[in-house]
Amino acid sequence: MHMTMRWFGPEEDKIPLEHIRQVPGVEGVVGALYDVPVGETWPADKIEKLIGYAHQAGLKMEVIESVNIHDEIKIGGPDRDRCIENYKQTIRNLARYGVKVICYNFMPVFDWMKTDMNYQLPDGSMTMAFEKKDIDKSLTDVVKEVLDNSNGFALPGWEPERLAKVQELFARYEGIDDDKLRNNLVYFLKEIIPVCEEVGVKMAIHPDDPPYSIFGLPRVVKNRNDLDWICNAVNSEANGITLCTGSIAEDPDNNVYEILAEFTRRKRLHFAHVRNIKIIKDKDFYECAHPSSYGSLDMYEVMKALSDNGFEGYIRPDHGRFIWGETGRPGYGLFDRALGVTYLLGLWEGLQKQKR
Ligand SMILES: [Mn+2]
Repeated sequence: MHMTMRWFGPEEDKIPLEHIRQVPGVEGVVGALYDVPVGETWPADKIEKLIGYAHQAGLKMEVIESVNIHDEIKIGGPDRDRCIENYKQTIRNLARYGVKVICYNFMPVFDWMKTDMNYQLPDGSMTMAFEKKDIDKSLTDVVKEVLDNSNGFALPGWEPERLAKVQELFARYEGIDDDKLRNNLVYFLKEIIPVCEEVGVKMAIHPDDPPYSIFGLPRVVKNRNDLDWICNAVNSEANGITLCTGSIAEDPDNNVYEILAEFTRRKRLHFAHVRNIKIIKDKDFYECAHPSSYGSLDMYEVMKALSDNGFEGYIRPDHGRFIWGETGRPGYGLFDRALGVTYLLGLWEGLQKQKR
């Protein structure tokens, strides 16, 4: 198991790598390039520079999150093959600099969805929340809520230039149902997985957030059966999963622990996002502190499912709250994520010692 934290690069992240390095147990950072338009190839020189920052700070960068998938690929549009060729070259370029895992998602239009970016908890900390009633508002209102409350930081997957055309994008998804989206995912995987096998990179699809349809958009990474179907569609270890405990648990019908255990056992779980959420009612929730007693997930069982089944991949705390006066990109403050790392490593140490 390799503990990591996400880092948005020298321009996009106000947290210096030197601070991340001081979090006990963190071996590396999970990074990405944010100045290459989606669909284009990530240039080798930019990759080298990005990974060089991590190395200079004594950290690894073996996981990329994310190399986003162009809507042309998801829709199966006329420009899809060009975008896929660019994606293949990006995989090759990343492999050259030691990248082992690429996280991505296949969600139409939105990479993730929250309805409240500044949800205050009783202890005064700030977090993100999702309430179904707020998603029934107009599309423009929901998009505005997220963009207006990002504290001036660009949000991955919520590039304003892309979302300015949100209505246009929605129109392009008309007629794309779950089956069509699924076919387009398989088309993409059949193209890229051989390249991954050749250069030693593993793809890791992130579950849909939330794991059910919103605004009538198709959804194909919602539960155990979807993940099973994806793994079987292209039967290769390079075709794997990022299991995000928070996202998958947003549907209370999903058994997070069983899913973690099964796909770890099947050697398809390459990357784990570990966070806790507190279900308020039905499918409404907020992102809480990591410890089990604060949320609806049993974090001991989460780590146990990984440990018992021989997890050897990368892990990171996912979102954190804002505490101790910290502000910044929602979900990605230093303090609460660092507490998350320490807590998860504590659980892990206990589990390893019990095994002896
Ligand atoms: Mn996640």
